Amino acid sequence: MTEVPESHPRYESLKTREDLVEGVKKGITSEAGLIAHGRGEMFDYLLGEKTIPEAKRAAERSVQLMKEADNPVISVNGNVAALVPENIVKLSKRLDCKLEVNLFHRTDERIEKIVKELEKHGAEDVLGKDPDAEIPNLDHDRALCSEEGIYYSEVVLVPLEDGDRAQALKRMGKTVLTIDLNPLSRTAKAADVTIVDNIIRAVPYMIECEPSEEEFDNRENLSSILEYMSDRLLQLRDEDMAR
Ligand code: PTJ
Repeated sequence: MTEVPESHPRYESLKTREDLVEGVKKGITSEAGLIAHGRGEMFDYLLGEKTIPEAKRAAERSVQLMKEADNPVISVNGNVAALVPENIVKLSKRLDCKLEVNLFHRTDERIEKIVKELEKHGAEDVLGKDPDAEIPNLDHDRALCSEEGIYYSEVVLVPLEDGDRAQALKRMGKTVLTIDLNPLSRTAKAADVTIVDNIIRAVPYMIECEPSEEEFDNRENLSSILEYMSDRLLQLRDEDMAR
């Protein structure tokens, strides 16, 4: 693993990349996870690599919806397990909700390793190893899930999710919450609440924020984020022209 010096101006970002590369080496993260992260980084740049008020509002609303639910579940994939293993366990404890390992590029070996990684950080009863249900209208492996977890959950947090599965979960009538840096992704659009933020900032914020009972309109929030991103692009252009 490359040692990134803390003095490096891009320390956080480089360290995050190293965590993912390490995740791939450990067999936790898929190689495609690296590409997914690169795409996310581009959108994070447009956010100024910070948690904007729209993301905070979405996070606060998500926490409330999970607290209100009888069987809330957090879905964990290879990127989540490499980037925020400790905090995702803390969040599940704060919200008293189950963790289920649910993979797009599914292998039993990777599921096993991710479950172990979560247990190393204090998780108990992680679901996902013995799927006994399927999400309807998805082709085989991606559809596998656990009956007592995702299948019967009414509220499910699916960070960094594939658009197809997010839409399939919506069709099952679930309240779908996501963390996705891309406000234009199919997942971002399909979800009831989209937290447009880097998962490394969003999850710690969800652990400590006050839940919100206010009405939340996801389309409006996404539209406001796109406006923020385009304003920032213009601002960056002006700064560059003034140099
Ligand atoms: O571990 P697996 O097999 O379940 O695979 C996981 C990945 C992420 C590879 C798989 O679900 C996938 O291919 O996802 P997509 O379709 O690339 O979508 C991932 C979304 O997450 C994209 O919209 C990215 O912009 C976004 N994203 C990437 N990194 C981050 C992120 N969002 C928040 N925080 C990040 N660090």
